[in-house]
Parts: sequence; structure tokens; C-alpha cells
Amino acid sequence: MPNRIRTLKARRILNSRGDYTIETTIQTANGFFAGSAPKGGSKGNLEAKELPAITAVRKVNLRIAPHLVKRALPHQSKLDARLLELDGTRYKSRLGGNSLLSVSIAGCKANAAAKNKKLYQYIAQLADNKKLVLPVPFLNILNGGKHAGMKNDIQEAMIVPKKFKSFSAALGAGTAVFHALRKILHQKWGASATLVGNEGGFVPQKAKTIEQRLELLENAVEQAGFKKKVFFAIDSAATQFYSAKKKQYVLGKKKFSKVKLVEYYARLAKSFPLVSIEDGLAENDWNGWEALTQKMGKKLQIVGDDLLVSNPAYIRMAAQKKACNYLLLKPNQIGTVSESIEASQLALKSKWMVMVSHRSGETNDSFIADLAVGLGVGQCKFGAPDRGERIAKYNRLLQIESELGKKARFGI
Ligand code: 2PG
Ligand code: MG
Repeated sequence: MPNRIRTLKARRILNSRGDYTIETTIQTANGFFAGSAPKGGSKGNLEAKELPAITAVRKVNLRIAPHLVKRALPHQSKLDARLLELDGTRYKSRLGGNSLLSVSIAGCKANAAAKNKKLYQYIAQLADNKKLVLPVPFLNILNGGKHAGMKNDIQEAMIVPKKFKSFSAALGAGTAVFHALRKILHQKWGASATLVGNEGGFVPQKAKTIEQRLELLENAVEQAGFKKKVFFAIDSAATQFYSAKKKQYVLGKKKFSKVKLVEYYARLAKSFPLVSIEDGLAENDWNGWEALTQKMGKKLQIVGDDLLVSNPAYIRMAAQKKACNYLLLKPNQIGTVSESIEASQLALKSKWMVMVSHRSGETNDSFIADLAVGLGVGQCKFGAPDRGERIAKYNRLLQIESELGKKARFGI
């Protein structure tokens, strides 16, 4: 049997926040292939269940490995179907979404090698996608909310270097803006304002409101010389500042009803070159989402993260309700590579677009870079252009771009 799984073994590794997570390695005749699970900080309620790393490791080694080792490496869809069957629960609560994902990613890399394909090419084949596309990076260069130890706050202020001919040019511009911002912050408030949060973006304590942060971004873009080429996006992660009891949103000292919050976003989009709002409302506030999409969905990306948790069932529901128009795709929210591909395909079929995303607690695995290119979706969000675990993804994209050479397309 040429393509046999010789060994399959999980272990604990550390993630970027110094928490343990799981990594699984599959050994075949072609070598060793590892997959790991990242970890969210501001998680959606209905994400695949994440087990403590030590338990997840045990589940893989004792409950999954015996069914796969010494047998032929199954095709990705069969491998993932087997994992789902072994788990048998709706939210992967028996074996853990993190356990399943680490095996699924390792299996995907092993399958690609067995077919003598690059990982992104193999993913493209699985997704039946003919266009390999380097994604526009959404760089979260000002961290807030839970990622920066703040309460009642918008989580992410991102720059979007869209109007460029190639991924490397866009990343170069994004990085120049990042450095310009560091200089501005240092001049204004000193070195402490240039310390970074979970996703590598700065956390200037004195820039408390999103307006202040977007103004800082405007200055940085101008100083770097990229006006009209670099746009902005926010991830509110609004579940974090919503009080279900009082039915109100709280940002700093200001309180908003859902209607007022939607109006607030509309004003923000008038004042700044905003192209995308992610999780603008809380994950259960379906009416709020519908109102936001109705008001701004024609002009802006209304991105569902906690709302959709990369789950085909919720994507279907949101498409029917017209609650958003963009899927944020995070493989660990759903648990396997095949389901991630299915989620992306479903979103595209619903005439939405897709952005492939990291988590705030990441590993150095660059799988999601290949996923973004292979799915050909044209957008990604992998954090600021610093910290090794974010850079691993951006550098992988640079590598893919140079591999593809003239065939490399960029953006949507
Ligand atoms: C988000 C993510 C990633 P977390 O909310 O989009 O930026 O954060 O991984 O903490 O859920
Ligand atoms: Mg989010």
C-alpha cells in the first residue's frame, strides 16, 4: 500500500498567547505532515467545541489514530467524513473541533504531497476552483477590545491595501503604513503607545474611540503616501459590548440601541474610507444585522463572523434573511477542511464573498494562506505585519506569489 499512514500522533504545542494547543503529525511514505489548531479570544457561541489541549491530544491518539494508522490515507473528503462519523455530535463536542482540525489539516497536507501537488493546488482541486488568487490582506494594525485588554470597545481597526497590482505591492504598502503609524504614535505619546496586542497591532491607550483610531490610520496612510489606495475596515466584535438584558450596545461611555448603532456605522462610513464592517452587531441580534445590511450592504462588505461561525447551517439562514453579504471563514470554527470548503462554496453560491481569517491565538502553521489562494476568494485577514505567527502566513503568500510568477492574480 503506497500511501499508508505510518504514524499519526498528536502533542501539545504553545500558541501565540502562550496557551497550549494541539498539533497532529501524520507520517506517510512522503514524509511528516503537521496540522495545528488556533484559538479564538472573542469566540462565537456556536463554534465547534474546543477541548482543553491535553484532552484533545488524548482524543486524537486514543480515539482517532487507531482508526487511521496502518491504513491507506483516505481522500480528504473521506478522511473528514470519517472524523465527523467518529465524533458523531453537532458541535464536535465528543472529540473536539480542535482535535479534528489538526488531523484534517495534517491529512490535507499529506494528501497534497501524495498527489505531488502544492497545498494550494490541492485545495483548489478539492474546491473545484480554477482561479488561484492571492488575497487582499486586511491588516489589523490597531488592536482593541478583548485583544488589547479593553472593554466596551471596537476590536479591530484594519487597513486594506486594495488598489495594487500584486500581493507583494499591497503587503509592502500595508507595512509602510504600519511603520508610519508607529512613528506617529511614538511622536505623540512615546514608546508605550507602540506596544502591540494579540494580533500585532498597536494599542495606544489614549486613542479610545474608533474615530480617533481611524484618524490615526488616515494620518499614517497619508504619511506613507498611499491616499486613495489604502482603505479601512473594522471588526466591531459587537457581541462583546452588547447587553442582552438591557438590549443595548455600549461603546466607551456611549449607549446605543441597534437602530442608533446602525446609524452610527453609516456616519462612520461617510467620514472615513471604510469598505468593510465585521460583526457590527451581536451574534443573536438578527434584526440588527438585517437592518445594517439593508442600509449599507450595497456599498460595504457586511461580514459575518460570530454570526455565522463558518457553519453552512447559519450561512444558509443568514442568506435567506439577507443578514450579511460576506463570510469570514475560520476553519477552527467548523472543525474540518472539507466543511470549510463547503462553507466557502455555499457563501459564493449565495452571491456573497469570502475572507479567510486567522484567530487571535495563532500557531505558526501557514495552512490558511494556502486555503485562501486555493479557494480563490480574494481576501484574507491575518493580523498586523509583525509577530511570527502572523508573518508565517504573509510570508507563505509571498512564497506562493513567486511560485505562481506571471500566473499570480491578485484580489477580487
Ligand atoms: C475575530 C478574530 C480574529 P478571535 O474576531 O475576527 O481577528 O478574533 O480569534 O479572538 O475570535
Ligand atoms: Mg471577528
